[in-house]
Amino acid sequence: MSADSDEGGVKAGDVLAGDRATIAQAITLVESRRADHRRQAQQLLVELLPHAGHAQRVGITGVPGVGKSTFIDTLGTNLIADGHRVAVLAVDPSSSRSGGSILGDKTRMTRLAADPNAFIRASPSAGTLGGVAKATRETMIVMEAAGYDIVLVETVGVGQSEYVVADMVDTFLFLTLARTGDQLQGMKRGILELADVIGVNKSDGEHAAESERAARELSGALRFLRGGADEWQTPVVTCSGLQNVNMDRVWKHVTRHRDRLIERGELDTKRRRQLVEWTRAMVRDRLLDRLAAPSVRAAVQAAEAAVLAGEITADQAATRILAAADKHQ
Ligand SMILES: Nc1nc2c(ncn2[C@@H]2O[C@H](COP(=O)(O)OP(=O)(O)OP(=O)(O)O)[C@@H](O)[C@H]2O)c(=O)[nH]1
Ligand SMILES: [Mg+2]
Repeated sequence: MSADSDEGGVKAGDVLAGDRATIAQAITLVESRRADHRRQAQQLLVELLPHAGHAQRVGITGVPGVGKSTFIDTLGTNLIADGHRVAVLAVDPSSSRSGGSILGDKTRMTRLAADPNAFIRASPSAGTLGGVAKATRETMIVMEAAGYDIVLVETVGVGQSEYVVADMVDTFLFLTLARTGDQLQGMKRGILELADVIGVNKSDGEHAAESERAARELSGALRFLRGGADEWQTPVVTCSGLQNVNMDRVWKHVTRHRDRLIERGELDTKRRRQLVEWTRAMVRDRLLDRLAAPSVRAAVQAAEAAVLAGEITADQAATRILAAADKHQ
């Protein structure tokens, strides 16, 4: 198929040329849940795919209010000054609950929002985490094909969203604060294991000294979690997104992490593993969707009742349920 074929009014060629209006339409298309849109979106993505995959993908997480959006606004502006083109995507499965955070992101990234070399996109506000993740991954393909060479994915550090984001990026940056009490207590242990770089943010004004202390403590504590000398040693850096302090140091570590993956041939392996995981997650999601359909739910209830009544075996019940799910394509 040629690069200028027209999918749902969205021309792949216009995405590749970096046309902003077309990029926005392409993203709307990949977010759509309408069957015909989904087909068009997949066609478009197949055309874009050969041009994607070259960006540096970085996930940024931390509790609400840690300063992620402010940090990204400053970091993105710095990167653009260095000649990069920066895409910012947000994965926020809680946005429908909290209501305003997508709007908040836009207003807290005022410099980037106005920059022609940046593109900010909040995740769709409705849908399951799996659905939001799919839209974000596909949006990432669109952004990379459009020539954005750095993709920053912001996610709020609640629930499972950080695991989902860690599975779509090369490097995972965790932002924390000095004043959250016991450093390790306040963090989910899993997060520390996911983090490739840790920033102790809001290290400015009266909090600077406290942040330095916290960073040293955290770094010391991390030593117990670390593996052998050959393994990546997660650096802990103080920074301030608001005051643009140490942002270059944080970025240097992020880039060093990725360069190391490349040197060791691990970036390719990581991305391939992510693709397989993504495929599997989609299969799981779709099977669960099918089981949740009303006609299938009725079959599930009937089969379970029959098992409980001792009329059929669990194996037979499972067969009936799967047969009902098969019928519901
Ligand atoms: N002192 C200081 N304040 C900051 C810094 N970064 C952000 N803030 C303030 O902290 C508040 C939250 O900042 P955001 O950037 O919106 O935080 P966030 O993590 O994106 O928040 P959510 O998207 O709601 O999870 C705002 O009032 C910012 O002005 C910083 O580096 N230093
Ligand atoms: Mg934010």
